[in-house]
This record gives sequence, structure tokens and C-alpha cells, in this order.
Amino acid sequence: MKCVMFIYILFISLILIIAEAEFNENKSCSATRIAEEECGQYTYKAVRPLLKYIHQMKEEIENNNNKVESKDKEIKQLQEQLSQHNQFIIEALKELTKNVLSIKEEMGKLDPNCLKIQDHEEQLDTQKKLIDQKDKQISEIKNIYSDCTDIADAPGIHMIKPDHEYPFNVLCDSATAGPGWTVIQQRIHGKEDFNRDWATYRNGFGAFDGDFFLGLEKIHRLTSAQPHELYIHMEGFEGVIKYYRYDQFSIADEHDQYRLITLGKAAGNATQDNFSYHRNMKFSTFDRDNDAWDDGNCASKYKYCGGWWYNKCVGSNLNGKYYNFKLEDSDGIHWDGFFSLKTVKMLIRPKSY
Ligand SMILES: [Ca+2]
Repeated sequence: MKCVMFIYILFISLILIIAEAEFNENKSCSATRIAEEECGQYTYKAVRPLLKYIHQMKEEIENNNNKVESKDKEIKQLQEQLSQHNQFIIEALKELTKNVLSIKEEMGKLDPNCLKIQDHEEQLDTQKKLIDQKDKQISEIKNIYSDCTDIADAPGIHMIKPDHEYPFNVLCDSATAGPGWTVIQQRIHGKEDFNRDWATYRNGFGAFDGDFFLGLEKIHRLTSAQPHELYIHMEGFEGVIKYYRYDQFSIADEHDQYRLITLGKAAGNATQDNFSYHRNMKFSTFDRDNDAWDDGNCASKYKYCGGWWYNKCVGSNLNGKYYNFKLEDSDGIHWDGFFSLKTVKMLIRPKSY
């Protein structure tokens, strides 16, 4: 743009020079001093705008140089500031890295505590499950029955609470001898060993879907809570079924060695009453001899096997050894001449039913 302006001004100046020359065509520029001065005046007049313009350009260049110098200074300052910032960022990164390493180290130290928290969580979970289980038991106890007569129309396994002590499960039977009976002993397949010690007979053993003995303590609690009758169901391998029934059955507590206190009146279709021989006898196991036989322990495996209310020693032994066939051996399950029984069940039911 400046170049165009320069050419334009130069062009105008030339026109003016030519015009002035034409206007003074009769005058000579080279003849006299005056004419030279006049000629000089003409030249100055023509060049003056150009010189003025050149002067302006010089001023502008100088100004621009000053501006460039100023910008250089500004850039230098900014570069210094940038350098300072970079240094600051480097220092900050160093500090951050240091902090991250420190946190990582602390986290490493926290690991055992994390494990402890996990342990506590697992413990809480277990306790929660236990509480749920107890809640369920409490709920069952609130609707609990005192014996099987309350649920005679729904035989099977039920929790009952015959007294003020803890409740327990029993097998209710309404098929063997009428409704409402509680099974206290059952031999149906011989898979359960009945040659057990005192504590096992006291607490009970076996499973309700097989062979089991309810337990002397539970039988004592049931029969002392209210008068009970006893029904003994027996079945031989030939298919013969026999029974004996006693109208008053109760046993003492452990302090009295679970003595067979009473049996009441007996009735049945077996050969004879072979349980009354054991009336008033204390219970005996191989590790506790409470029998009336002075020469040894009737519950010994060399004698009759199994815990029972042995006298001197047996009239019957329903807890004897189970044989899978008919065997006339006195250590087997037997009721006098009815030997090696296939199935035995001892059932009790409140007399008031
Ligand atoms: Ca003895």
C-alpha cells in the first residue's frame, strides 16, 4: 500500500514538474544563477512531498522499532514467567509424587485393619443368621404344642414343649395304635447301634426316619408332666405282629437313674407280660451297672447289649442287638419267646386323651 502511495506521489510530482516546465517554456534553467535558484525551487517543490513522506516513514520505522523492542521485552518477561511456572509445576509434581507414595505406604499398613473389618463383617453376618434362626424358634415356641395329641391329625416330626423347660422335636404316630402317640423308641432297619453309653441314652440318639431312642431325660419329662400310657408294637420276620399295652408309664429322673417307676395295668396279645419284670428297675448301660444282678453288668456286650431297665437280667430287651433274620439268641431284640424282632416301636400318649 505504501509502495502504491509512493508511486502515486512520484507520478503527481512528475506531472507538476512537466506542467511547470511547459508553463515557463521560454525560460532556460541552465542559463543563469537565478534560473538555477528558480530551478532549485521548482525541484524542492516537486520533491518535498516525497521527502516528507520519507521522513514520516522513517519516524514510523523508528516507532515500529521501538514497538518491536517493547514486544521483545514483553516476550522475555513472559518467557521468564513461563519458566517460573514450569519450575513451579515441576516442584508441585515432585510433591504430589511424594504424597502418592506416602499414601500408598499408609494403605499398605492399613491392610491388616481391612482384614479385621472383613472378619467383623463375617461375624456380624453369622450372628444375623443366628438371630433369624432364634426368631424362627421363638415363633415356633409361641405356637408350640405340649404333646402329639394336639396334632393327632398331622403325624410326623413336631416340636413339643411338655413342661417349662426347653422344647424338643418328637415323632408323632397316629397309624400304629390310633391317634396322638409319641414314639420314644423305634427299630426298623438295624442301622443304628443301640450298644451306647449312659450319656448317649440320656440325651437320645438316632434319626426319626430310622432307628432311634428319644432319650431318657425327655421320656422322664414327658411322663412326669402328665400320666402316660405305653404301647409296645412288635413285628417278627414271619410277619407276625404283637403288642403289649400298659396304662401307667413313668420313669424317674437321672438322680434316680431313670428308674422305671410304674407300668400300671398290662394288656396285649403277646405270649405274656415280659416288661413288668423290669418294673422299679433303674436303667443300666455298659458303663453304668444299676441292675439287680450281683455277678456283673447285664448291659455288657458279653451279656445282652444295649441299655435297658435290667433286673437279673431280662424278661424282655427291646434295645438288644438287631439281627436281620430270626435268631433265637438272648442278646437280640426279644420279648420272651418272640425272638430277634424285625420291627419294634415304643409309643406313649397322655392318659387324658
Ligand atoms: Ca450288676
